[in-house]
Order: sequence, then C-alpha cells, then structure tokens
Amino acid sequence: KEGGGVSAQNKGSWSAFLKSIASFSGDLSSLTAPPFILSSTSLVEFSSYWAEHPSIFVAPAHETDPKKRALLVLKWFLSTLKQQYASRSEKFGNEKKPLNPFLGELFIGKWEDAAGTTELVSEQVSHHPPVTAYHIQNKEHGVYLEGYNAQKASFSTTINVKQIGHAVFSIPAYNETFLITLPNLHIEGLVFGSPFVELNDKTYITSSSGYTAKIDYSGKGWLSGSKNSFVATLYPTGKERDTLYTVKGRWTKSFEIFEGSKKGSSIEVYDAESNPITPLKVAPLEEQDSMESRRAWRSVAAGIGSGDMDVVGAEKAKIEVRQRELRQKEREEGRTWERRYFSLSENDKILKELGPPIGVTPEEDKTGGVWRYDEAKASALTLKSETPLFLTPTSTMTKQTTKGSVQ
Ligand code: CLR
Repeated sequence: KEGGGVSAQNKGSWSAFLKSIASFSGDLSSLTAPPFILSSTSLVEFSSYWAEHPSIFVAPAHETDPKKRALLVLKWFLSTLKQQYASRSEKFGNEKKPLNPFLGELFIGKWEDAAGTTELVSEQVSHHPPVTAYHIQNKEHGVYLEGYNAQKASFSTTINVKQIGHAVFSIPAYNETFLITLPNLHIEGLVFGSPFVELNDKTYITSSSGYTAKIDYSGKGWLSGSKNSFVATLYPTGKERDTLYTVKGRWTKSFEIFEGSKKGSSIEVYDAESNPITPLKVAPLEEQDSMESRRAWRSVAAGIGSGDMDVVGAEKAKIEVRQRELRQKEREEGRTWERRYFSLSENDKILKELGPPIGVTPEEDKTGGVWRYDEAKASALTLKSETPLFLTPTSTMTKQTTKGSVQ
C-alpha cells in the first residue's frame, strides 16, 4: 500500500536518496536526505523521551520489594518505547531525519506534574562520532537516570542501526543501580517513502539487587507477527529459567504483565495509548543560552518550516563555520572542548559490576569513552548562572556548501 507515501513531486528526490543509501555505511549524520524528510528537531532533544511519563519513572522508588521494583523499572522502560521510536511517525506520518547536534549543544528542560519536578539535561559530548549524554533526576522521589548513546548504521535491504551506549537508572535510597542496554533498529517502509522504525534483537536491564530482564523485540513477519511486538521476562540474574514475570504485547499499543511464565491471567495491563505524556517545559528562546539547541538551530528550523533550502543551507553553514573556528582555537591553545555536565569515567564501576551478566563491554572506541554525569561541574554551573555562560556565535557567513539537499 502506497497511501501516505511519497508524493508525485518528491518521487525523483526520494529514489535518488534510496540509491545513495545503498552505498553508505557508518555515520548516519553524513546521510544526505531530501528536504521533505528533514526534521527541525535535533537528536540532542531525543533524551527527553526517557521521562515523558514522570509518574511511571518515579514509581520504583516507592516499592520495597526488590523484585517488584525491578518489574516497575522494566514497565517504565517499556513505556518509553512508544515515544522514543514511534512519536515522529505518529506525528508526521513518517520518521524524519533529525538535525545532527554540534559539540556542546545542550537541551535543558523540566516536567512539572503529579510527580513533582523532573529535570533533564542533555548534551552533545562528541561530534565525531556523534554521542549524546543525558541526566534526568527527580530529587523529591530520589530517582536518577543517566546515559549516553551513539549509532552505527549499515545498509542491507534497509537502513540498520546499532545503538552503542547504555542507560543507568538508580535509586540511592535502596543503594540500587540498573544497567539498561539499547535496542537495535531498522527502518521499514523506505521504498514507499514513508519510513518508520522497527526494533529488533534483544536488550537487557540488570540490577545490583540481582534481577535481570530480557526483552525480545519482533515485528510483522512474512506470515505472522504484528508490528512493534515484544516479549520480556524477568528472572534472578543467571537463572533465566526461573521466570518471575513475563510481559508481552506491543510497545505502541498495550502490553500485559503476567506472574511467572505467562500462566493464567495478567496482573496488569498497560495501555500506551491512554497514558498521555507530560510535555517538557523549555525556557523561551530569548532566555536560552546560545548553546541551547532550539536557540542555536532556530534559523535552520525556520528554513525547514518554510521549505526554503537556501536558508537551511546558509544557516547550517554558519553553525559549521563557528564550530570549525572553535576547534581551530582549541588546537592552537592545546586544549579540548570542556563538556558542561559530563566527564569521562575510567574503569567505570557500574560497567565493571553490572556489565558482565548481560555482556556489556564499553565500546569506548565508538563513543570516545564512558560518559558520566559530573555532579561537581553541574553544581558549579548553577552557582555561576548569574552571569552568561556562553558566548553568542559571532562568525561571519562564508560560502554555502550544499544546495537543495542538506546533510
Ligand atoms: C536516538 C536515541 C533515542 C532513540 C532513537 C530513536 C530513533 C532513531 C534515533 C535514536 C537515531 C537516529 C535515527 C532515529 C530513527 C531514524 C534516524 C536512527 C536511536 C535516522 C538518522 C534517520 C534516517 C533517515 C530516514 C528517515 C530515511 O534515544
């Protein structure tokens, strides 16, 4: 079915795009996509998908039984998938190509609702390769999430994306940490011009209290199965056969939680469609810092919005020139860009303790190291926040490199 697919007017650029991706590999940001598939949202914003249901995010902090706590963390993780992987398709009718964040780009906001205040900071900690790090906290409930991620793409039949990095969920009151791996994905619907994400393979959540969840993703196959499906089991770490809970369903629709290995009726049904999100609050553009994503990209976003690719190209070039100037200056002064909120962790304790049971090894070569939230840096920033933290880009525009298609 081609309904909702590429329009007659865009057919040419889409087939040129399909031909070009057949030969690309590795860095998704180098993909040159036709204008109609470009999004004006930067990837640095995607970190907010982790906590758009703050009450589900903080719920584990109020459960005293560690195995039920592990189940609540699994439930929260599963509840984030719809936002993470289907929200663009649901909003626009298809997946889009996000803006590629520049080094040091920030996205800062908070959710205010029944769960109190939940705060987000997201920072682009590397540009080559692109790596985004984030930290989400709800201090009232004592729940913290941090992580970093990169993507490695390859092409075979379609775009296949491997996610590198992980997330760490922690509840200090129980001295408890959960290590979370990220799903690999591929793009479906490419030939029809209406791309969307499907998840594949398996991911894990393992906790310092000795529980592990394995989530097995599947989609619509040739003969059976439905879109966006999964089966998850929770078991004592190392004893996969002693299933404590089973969760089964579709991450875009609803899923059911069963005791043990799915005998009898479910103990809970989660309906993703009837759980509205809490919108993130972000400072108005005028009050934002020049390194904050929406402010930095505002002119590019305006160009994408009005379909004026000359504006998009020129405004992107300004950002790129400014970035090259900054890197040049750093080289001359023999220093590197100072990340605002994150630092590299050597011999990371969390990975050392929780990595082995689920086969996680830090792929530092692909992420430039293991990135952790740096409390000291963050509090120093709040102290200084009276004075402007960043300089506004002053670079003059130089020649435009791309026309029509933009990277
Ligand atoms: C980023 C990290 C988030 C989860 C997530 C969701 C969708 C992914 C995105 C990550 C990375 C970029 C991505 C996107 C879907 C499509 C897009 C892979 C992993 C690529 C760059 C777009 C390719 C162009 C098509 C639309 C044709 O937590």
